[in-house]
Amino acid sequence: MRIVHAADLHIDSPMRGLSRYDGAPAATMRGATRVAMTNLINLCLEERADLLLLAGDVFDGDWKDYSTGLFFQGELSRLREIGAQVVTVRGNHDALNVVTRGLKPLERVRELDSARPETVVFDSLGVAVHGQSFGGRVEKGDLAENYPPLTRDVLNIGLLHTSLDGRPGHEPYAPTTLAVLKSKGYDYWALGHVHAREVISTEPWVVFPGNLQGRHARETGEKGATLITAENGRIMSVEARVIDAARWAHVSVVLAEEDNFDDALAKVRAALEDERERAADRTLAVRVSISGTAEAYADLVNDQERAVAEIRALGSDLGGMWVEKIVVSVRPRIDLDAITKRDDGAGAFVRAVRALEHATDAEVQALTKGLEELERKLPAELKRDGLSLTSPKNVRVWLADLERTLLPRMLGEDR
Ligand SMILES: [Mn+2]
Repeated sequence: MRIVHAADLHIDSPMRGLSRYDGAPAATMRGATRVAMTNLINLCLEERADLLLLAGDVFDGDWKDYSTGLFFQGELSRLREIGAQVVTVRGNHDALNVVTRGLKPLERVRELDSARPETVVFDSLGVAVHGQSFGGRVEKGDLAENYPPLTRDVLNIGLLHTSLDGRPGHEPYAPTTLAVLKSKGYDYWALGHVHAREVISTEPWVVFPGNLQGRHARETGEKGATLITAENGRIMSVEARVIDAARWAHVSVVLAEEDNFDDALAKVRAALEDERERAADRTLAVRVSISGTAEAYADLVNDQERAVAEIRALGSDLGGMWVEKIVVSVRPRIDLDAITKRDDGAGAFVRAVRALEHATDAEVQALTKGLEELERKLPAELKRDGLSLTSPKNVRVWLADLERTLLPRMLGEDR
């Protein structure tokens, strides 16, 4: 028997943080969550799966219109050919009171109740699936604790959308512990909610498959589903299957001192080529970071518009690549120690920045006096991304930036 376990499909999720430009593969990136769903059904067909488990957040939120639901059901319908069963639970993103539209479930598709945990037994397969859906977005209670006792003489699977005992970057929903999961005596816990793949335990199996498709720059690398093989009520193998349609990646390039602008572009190209190869024929959204102390400083920093266009052109040339963001933190080749001894404005500036490196957080924060008012007026989405104008940590980064960008101008080295 073969079971496919997936979670966090986030179908029709908008791809966040992609600034548009000519040549960027907008359509394929936008459609990636749907293509990943199609790939999931293809995997079920190829493996002749008996059962597909979806552990919540199938949808990113309320449907804009019925096309999202029609697409989902259209894909599930393809399983008719192999007679596969489907069991789903809802997560925080597609909780009952979040998704207001709905379509009647297809035959062979069971969505588990949100009012209480329930069990579906497939006698012909020898499998029992226990689970409970999220009724609302915020589920603070331990749902697993109340899951039913195991069903004798079959393979027992718990289907659950949970943050477990807490995972960075994930809201603490339906929290529980490995001990509670183990206490149920099930063979496999099919979890969802955490977007990075993680095998929590192998006895019993407790698995976060990760999301099916990366959706923004913090969801990098391979994404996919988990394939479970079982015989006579025992799990024989559990393997990750990579089926994402588009890939997010970060590349870091460190320049050497003598590297000029052309050298920098050559190094970026080599790094992008590596990433292109790793992603096979998938569309890629790549964040490029360039650092080091280098000759290329002036061209990279003073003509940023050209640098960005050149790097985007490299991405286009390699095919299906969206250069999502370019982060340049290159330092100029300047003898700072010599400058601190100078009597002019540049010397005073460097001495002031240096002095602040050793300042306490309170001293650094004192520099931001008067910015609180501005901070209050910031749009909510900027604040959510952690932009604080008064945080000492941010101010330290900005001061370093200031030295890097301002000093060459003060020294007349900008071209
Ligand atoms: Mn979730």
